[in-house]
Amino acid sequence: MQKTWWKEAVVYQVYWRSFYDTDGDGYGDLEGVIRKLDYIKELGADVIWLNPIYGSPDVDNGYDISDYRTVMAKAGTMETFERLLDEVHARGMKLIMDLVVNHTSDRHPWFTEARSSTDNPKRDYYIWRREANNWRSYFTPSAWEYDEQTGEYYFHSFATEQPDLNWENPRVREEIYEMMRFWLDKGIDGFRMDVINLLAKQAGFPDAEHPENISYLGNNPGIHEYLQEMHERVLKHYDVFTVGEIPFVTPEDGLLYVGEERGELNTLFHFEVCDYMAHWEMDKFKAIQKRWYDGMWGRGWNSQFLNNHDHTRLVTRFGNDKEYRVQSAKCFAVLLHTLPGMPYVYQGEEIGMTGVRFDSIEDYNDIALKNKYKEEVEKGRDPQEVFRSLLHLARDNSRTPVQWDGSANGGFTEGTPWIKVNPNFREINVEQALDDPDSVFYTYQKLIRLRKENPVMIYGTYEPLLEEDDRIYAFLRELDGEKWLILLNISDQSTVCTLPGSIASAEKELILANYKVNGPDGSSCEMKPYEARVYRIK
Ligand code: TEU
Repeated sequence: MQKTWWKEAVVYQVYWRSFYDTDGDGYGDLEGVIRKLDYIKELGADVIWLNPIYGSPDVDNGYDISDYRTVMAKAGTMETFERLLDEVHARGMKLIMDLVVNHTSDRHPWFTEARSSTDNPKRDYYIWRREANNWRSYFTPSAWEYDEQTGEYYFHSFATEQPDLNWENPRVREEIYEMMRFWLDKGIDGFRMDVINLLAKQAGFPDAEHPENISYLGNNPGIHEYLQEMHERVLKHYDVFTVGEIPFVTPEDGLLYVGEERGELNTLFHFEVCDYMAHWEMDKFKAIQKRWYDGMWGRGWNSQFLNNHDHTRLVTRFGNDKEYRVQSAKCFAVLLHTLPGMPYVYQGEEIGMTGVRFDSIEDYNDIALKNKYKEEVEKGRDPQEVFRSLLHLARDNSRTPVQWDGSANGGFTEGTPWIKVNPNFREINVEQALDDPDSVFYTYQKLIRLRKENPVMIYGTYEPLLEEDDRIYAFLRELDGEKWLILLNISDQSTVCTLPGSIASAEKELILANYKVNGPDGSSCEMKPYEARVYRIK
């Protein structure tokens, strides 16, 4: 198995607009990221993933790009970005950017030209048809928007303000490759690739039997050829790493994207991990982890994440953000860092920040939520019932500002924050976490340090135990004779963990725990709510 720098890395995701505001406009900015780099360094993360900073009307918080080669004013200037990159590298860290090339903003000059007339030279930079089919998009009931000016429909996988690029057009691909080189030549260390498996569309856009299941948007014939061409024309010429956001992919097909001999991507995010854990389908969560391990191990590389800017905060979604907030946050931190694959830490996760429940739809910003709310209310459903039904998955839940201290707005801004700060900022903030030796922060810091000191956490094999248990998640990691046992009680109930004979009788050394442990008691031990233990098997 190839050993590489990125396989050994822990990635910290910076949703910069909610990270730290230095100019008082209520938005976080790149200068703010620079000022907090030492905090990220102290945590121990090696790579920063920066959400989109490019020119954008911000309909989808930067995922609707109108100029790929500028920095949007809210974030700062190109000079600030270049200083950020230098400061990241000066600390021995790396920075990857978000590559959003499935679609642009409808305000991108390519699109304004393309929509001006049916014979405009840039018309086929996008996808136009005389008739719409029955597909829906992620954010709207139809994936087609009628354009009065030219009497045709254009295709959009997301909002109407995000027209999909036509990747069948070689001129589009060349434009994107040149743009990628523009950023790579500045010295960035790779890309997180936004819904990169959507680039290829189903030929002919046939109606779907079940249009509500939008998996027809992804993994279509042609996608691997595009990614192999991108690798050949751009990526292989730089020492960078790429992580693809790959919705709808199965573990078996995952290897087609990240197999080391494929010449496509290095690793990927899949969503079942989150979705199964969210539905408390522990058996499915364990099974999908094993399928991904069996599908990948030794041939490709996996990524592990439990929340990001699109998924609500893990301690609220999977843990218990009330009486067991700290313990459940630590329990999931152990899971994230001991599973096979690269751990991604989303800003604020390391201090156990929680999701929010604002009172009104007006308090929410996310276009996905607002469009869904509008769609459902227009069906005649009660607005309050719709609002309540959407809250648990609202992406804003994880987009509230990082809580730095107990001062106004959690120390995030001296202005009016673009989105409300979580009201619990006085109890949950970085200053408090750094002052508390038993805080979630120091569990993350210790886990990250353990990974650096113990290759078994990175390159070790993975063997699940107690697979039928719907509370205890137990597994072994082994490398060159070093064998670790991870025991997690992923529940808010005390639970007896009964270990299989060979493991039970083995001598164990406790490496990390989130409760005081009286040592293993033979074949069984009582695990407290969200108790996590990591043992070295002697
Ligand atoms: O997300 C794509 C995607 O799969 C998400 O829409 C996710 O399924 C959804 O938010 C429910 O969790 C990427 C970006 O991460 C997201 O922020 C953008 O809105 C989207 O693409 C369009 O660029």
